[in-house]
Amino acid sequence: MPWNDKFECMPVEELKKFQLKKLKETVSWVSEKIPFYQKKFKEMGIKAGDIKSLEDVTKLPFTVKNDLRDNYPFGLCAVPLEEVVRVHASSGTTGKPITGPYTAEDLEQWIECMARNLWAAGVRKEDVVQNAYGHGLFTGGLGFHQGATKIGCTLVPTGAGMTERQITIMQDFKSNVLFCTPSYALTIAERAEEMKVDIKKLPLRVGVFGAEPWTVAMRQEIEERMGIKAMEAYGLTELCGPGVAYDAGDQNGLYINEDLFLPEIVDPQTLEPLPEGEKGELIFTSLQRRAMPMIRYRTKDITQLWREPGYEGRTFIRMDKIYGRSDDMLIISGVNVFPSQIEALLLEIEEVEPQYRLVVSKKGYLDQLKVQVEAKKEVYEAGEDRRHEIEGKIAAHIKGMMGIGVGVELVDMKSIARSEGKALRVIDERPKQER
Ligand code: DLL
Repeated sequence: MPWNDKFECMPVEELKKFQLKKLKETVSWVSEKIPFYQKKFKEMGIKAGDIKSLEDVTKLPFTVKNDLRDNYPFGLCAVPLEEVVRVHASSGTTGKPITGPYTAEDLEQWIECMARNLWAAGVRKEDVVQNAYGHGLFTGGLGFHQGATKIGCTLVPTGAGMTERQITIMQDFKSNVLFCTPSYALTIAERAEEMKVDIKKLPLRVGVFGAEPWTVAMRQEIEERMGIKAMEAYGLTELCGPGVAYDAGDQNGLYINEDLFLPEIVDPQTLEPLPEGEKGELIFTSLQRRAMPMIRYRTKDITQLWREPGYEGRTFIRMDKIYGRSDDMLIISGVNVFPSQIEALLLEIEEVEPQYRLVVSKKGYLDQLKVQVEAKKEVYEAGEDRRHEIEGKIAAHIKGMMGIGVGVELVDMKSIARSEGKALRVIDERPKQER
């Protein structure tokens, strides 16, 4: 049974009516309170009263990350600061951070989202949960903290890093749930192997991972290495943080908390709406946020949506695992390539470790891709020839499956920096203006 069957299992027609009511309220709220949206609506000749159906959301303007940066820190805030009870922020890789302010009500809704997420992952009151997401401005740490506290778990806020200590605590406290990024889960698994600790023999049962793209192949790798079920959380600071969408026992797509967020998929180039089942950029309009509502926020995340009867009666629409971000998409020999596709192919090769880096450079007018990856110990022990043989095998596999020629380099063991948070997988060596 889901955490909140009233909403998670609400008949679709009823859910849509509820969404429309909340969409109208949100559009009125932003037109009353936020000068940025007042100006945009005026320019486009839109009034709150124009929203008569859910499809009318497409009449509204998009919001992009730069709008949040331009209005940093509280320019998009609809309430006075004394009504804000929490502010998170995300620094991203470039430019100013963006902020996520919450009213007390927003915070409660976020906690509700996280409780649904963790409950769907099988986390229960009896569990000892180790929270190894970064605690602080990043929404991961506190988001999971509050959700697990709501369920009543025994919570251990280890934070990210100090990997040996994570493993010691896991042994001593008998943690049966782990929260962290998928790449940090791998780092923990690897360090445990080095410490001769067999995680599979520990009580650890479930991980709830997210905050970065990871393939199904990576999920299987983590599940096998740790002897756990690897469940997922998706979200972004702009909307509340983790808990926007989550998978359940069927591990077949992520259910979107549709009573709180209205999703759309658009073509990332033309921005035209795409129907269910087509891949494109994920857009969200928040339906109940008060402090910083978002109208048609462009996530840059690429996925597809579909609706079918869900696990344990869930009715929410599902999104596929994120394929990648539109700004991470590379064009190699005219083929669109997401790092996740390369990840999936690498993990099909038995001799490689799930530690890789993609180096993009420019030769003439063409983008070149070099895949740097670590192999299993036996490969290095077998000598140079074996190393070259595996490099050839990887390049041939990628060529065979994707039709693109890439350089492959088996780099030294443990030479790729291990992640404690979001892994850096793409190194872009192209001149900035040519990216
Ligand atoms: O990463 C929130 C979060 C924390 C989600 C912990 C899950 C777990 P930001 O730092 O604002 O927020 O980054 C948001 O991270 O647009 C995606 O590109 C990526 N992302 C988040 N979750 C997933 C996921 C948090 N499950 C950005 N799969 C998003 C793929 C994800 N990408």
